Amino acid sequence: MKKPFKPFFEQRRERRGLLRTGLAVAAGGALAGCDALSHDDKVVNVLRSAETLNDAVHRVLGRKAMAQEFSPADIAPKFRANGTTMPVGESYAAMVANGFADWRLKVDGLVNKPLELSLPQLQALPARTQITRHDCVEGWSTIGQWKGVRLSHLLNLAEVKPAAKYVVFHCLDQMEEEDESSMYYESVDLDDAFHEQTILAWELNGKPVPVENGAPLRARIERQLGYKQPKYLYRVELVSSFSGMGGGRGGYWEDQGYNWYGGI
Ligand SMILES: Nc1nc2c(c(=O)[nH]1)N[C@H]1C(S)=C(S)[C@@H](COP(=O)(O)O)O[C@H]1N2
Ligand SMILES: [Mo]
Repeated sequence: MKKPFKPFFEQRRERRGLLRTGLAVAAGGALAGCDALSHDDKVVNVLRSAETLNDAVHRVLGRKAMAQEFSPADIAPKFRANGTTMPVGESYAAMVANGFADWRLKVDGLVNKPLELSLPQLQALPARTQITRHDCVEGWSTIGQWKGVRLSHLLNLAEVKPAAKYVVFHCLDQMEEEDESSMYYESVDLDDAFHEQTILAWELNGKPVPVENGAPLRARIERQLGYKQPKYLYRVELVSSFSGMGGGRGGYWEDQGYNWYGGI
């Protein structure tokens, strides 16, 4: 990459101004790795109190604000991969082997019209293309071009019921080898779900999303940190609360102590 490395919070300071960033640093900057510190109670508590503040600031400044979009010249030669890079188990390998022909995306839960869509059906819908920067809490960033359907488009087709408050993303990868219940999942509220840049992407840098980056479909929620970008999607569920789901905090990493609101 051309530019010297800067921690993501410094880049953001330049981008959005001091007030917002002072708070974002408190929320994001304290974390050093995707799991290294997540079991440290002190870190987790600092993050939790900063989370409320960061969310409040975003609400005041407007949750509709757009994440920065870049030009083709800014695209990194290789989009770094992190977390799961190949889901374990025969069923995912079989999907890869036949080009995801039998894969389906479900949209269900608190909707009037549940959907079940194949990859070609998704690809026939209106698509958005965006060049954005992915910021992992480990302190690295990568710029890439994503193409996919706006989540709002799918939600409008499915007709979200008034009781729905959150969108939960269910993924095909298991995080702990011995524990079949440790599936990656994530969630956002309806503000982020209906955001203009929130898409379910099947293309990265002009090619099908590689397996290591979440084939066949991964969410891009551009106002949020890396762990809020679920890969290997198969189900989008509308819910009114997270109770009874995983550890009840709305995401795999949230259940380990990360902020639910990973706004940047
Ligand atoms: N299903 C799934 N989604 C995931 C992860 C994962 O392990 N499994 N890791 C998260 C983290 S911490 C990051 S930084 C990004 C990495 O995305 P990339 O592999 O495309 O860089 O995916 C996020 N989404
Ligand atoms: Mo991450």
